[in-house]
Amino acid sequence: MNDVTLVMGNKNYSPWSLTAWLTAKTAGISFDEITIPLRSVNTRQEILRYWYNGKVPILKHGDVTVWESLSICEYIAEMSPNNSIWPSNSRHRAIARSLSSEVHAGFNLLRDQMPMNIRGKFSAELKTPGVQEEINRITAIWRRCRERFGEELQGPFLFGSFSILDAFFAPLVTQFNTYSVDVDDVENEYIDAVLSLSWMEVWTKAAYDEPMIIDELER
Ligand SMILES: N[C@@H](CCC(=O)N[C@@H](CS)C(=O)NCC(=O)O)C(=O)O
Repeated sequence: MNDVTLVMGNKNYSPWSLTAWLTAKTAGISFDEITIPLRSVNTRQEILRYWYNGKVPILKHGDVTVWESLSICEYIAEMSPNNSIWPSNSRHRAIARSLSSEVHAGFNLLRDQMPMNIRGKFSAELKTPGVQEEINRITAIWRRCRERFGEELQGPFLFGSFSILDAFFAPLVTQFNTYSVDVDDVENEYIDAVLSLSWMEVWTKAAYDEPMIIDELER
């Protein structure tokens, strides 16, 4: 048994759980997992057993409880041995933090109309102008980071090596994949880099193996 526990939702459907889990795994933290099936009659009551906010992920570390995925990732960054899951350069770190906050707070139309469903394969026909604007902002961030930092810092991720920013984009990457969002080569290379991360493959396999199905998220 570990002294860290991550309380999460279904691997197929829970974007914020993926972000926290991927950050913890990449940081080399050992932790136990508790999965609470989302959108069931008992979901809220089950989550409230761990914290009063009624949302997952929740991280428990001894007598410390951390909630909200961005705070959880920051906490993990402090726990990790060499704190290498933010870019090492402070200027880069400031940009990566700003972008992570933007992702954490935003893209709500896309989240609503193209919800995470790793096993699913749907068309992006639900796109409204607002969703397209969010897609454009996401791809602009990916392109700009890859052009400015990717090559200079070496590595296939937004700041070269994997960072918390990539963990925030990981669910959106799966959503682009599920809904076959049309993107150019630079963005496709980034999508491939995220999806072929070994921890991402572990999560994806678990999402496929998971028996729970949320009908309202299946089109
Ligand atoms: N802002 C929160 C959002 C967490 C959130 O919305 N989690 C969803 C699952 S991905 C949830 O717990 N939903 C509760 C429910 O479906 O009842 C964070 O970043 O952690």
